[in-house]
Amino acid sequence: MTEKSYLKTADPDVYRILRSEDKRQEDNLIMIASENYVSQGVLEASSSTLTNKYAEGYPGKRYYNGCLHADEIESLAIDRIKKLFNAEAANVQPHSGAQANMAVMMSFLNAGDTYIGMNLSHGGHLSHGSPVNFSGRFFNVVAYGVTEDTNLIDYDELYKLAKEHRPKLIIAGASAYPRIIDFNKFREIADSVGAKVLADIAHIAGMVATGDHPTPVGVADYVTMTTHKTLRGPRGGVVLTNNELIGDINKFMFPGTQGGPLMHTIASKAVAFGEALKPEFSVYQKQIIKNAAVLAETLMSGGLKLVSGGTENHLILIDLRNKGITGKDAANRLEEAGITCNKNGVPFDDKSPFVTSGIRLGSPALTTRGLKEEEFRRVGSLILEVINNINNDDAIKKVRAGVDEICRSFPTDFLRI
Ligand code: DSN
Repeated sequence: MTEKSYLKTADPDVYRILRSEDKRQEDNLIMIASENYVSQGVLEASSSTLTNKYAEGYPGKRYYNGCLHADEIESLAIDRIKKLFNAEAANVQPHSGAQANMAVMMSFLNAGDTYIGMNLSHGGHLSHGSPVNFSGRFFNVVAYGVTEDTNLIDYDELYKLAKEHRPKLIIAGASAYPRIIDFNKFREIADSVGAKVLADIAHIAGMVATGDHPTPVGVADYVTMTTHKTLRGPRGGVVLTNNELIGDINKFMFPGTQGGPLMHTIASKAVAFGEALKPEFSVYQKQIIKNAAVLAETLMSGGLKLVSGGTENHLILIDLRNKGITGKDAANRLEEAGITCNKNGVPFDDKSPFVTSGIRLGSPALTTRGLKEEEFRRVGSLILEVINNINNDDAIKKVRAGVDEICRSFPTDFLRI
């Protein structure tokens, strides 16, 4: 947002709320693993006049006139993401990751068909077959999970489930899994029963793009992602696939599941993909991983238990059961101290999703802000202070002062356009 604001006089109510949100993002340590700070370029394209344009269809084949520049921007976004992931074909129209997954499912599953996805309570995602989501309502979903002792994906269980249920599709991917995912293993298991593989890399897209996590492109039949997490673009989704399957994906994205694409968001995606193709983005992804590792070490040496005993990516899942604290209380007290994260179920949790026994922390947003290992050690100590003094208001106030100091040293000026 710019200081030369139109809204300031035209709509002071909205202006005030937007400025308050700027301030919230500036004055707190944002540690929600799926959030990030986008660049000025991404923000500028998001607020462009392409928001005015209807462009149902695809470049060169639209239902409306006046799509010359919509075609140009969508083609550019497609070219860039194909280059970024070395993919044969891409659809950049999904409004979200869930929409991307929906288009894949709609493109070759029928109601009642069987597929296998990761258990939401073991780190999977809502759109991978949860009964409260479309993905669980219309299909016969079988869930795999992690083992109780290692908290790593139980590939043996997945193999057995595949043999028993003969799914048409197996989904690899998670929203709270701190370890490397073995996409080749998923391919092997799927091939043994003739299933297709969907790899949902929403969380790890940035590090897949830079080779800091093994890629599923060329291994899975479909790769879906969101563009706003480690990829650091606007809110939205993408499907990558091969030349053989892209026709059906395109058809089931539009008109199958969506109407007009959000062209301003597609422009913004093009900007983000361009940024991700630059060498600095690779440095950024490596720093995300280093920072998460240092945070994990700090928390574990302070006596906290991490799901799977650490992290290999951008996120950490703390199991608070040995502390006798709920995820809800921990996340709320951390927020009071200026550290924003989310309560999160841990594998084999006995508490409801509104309470949970854990919290999830991520390093992408603070890494964008410029924090490195030394600062992440400090952040880890502040988190330990809160967890170890959960009922002590003075301790929370002291942590808040420490957070203020860090926030002042790492301003978010780059947010403004
Ligand atoms: N929601 C994503 C996350 O926070 O991981 C889920 O949709």
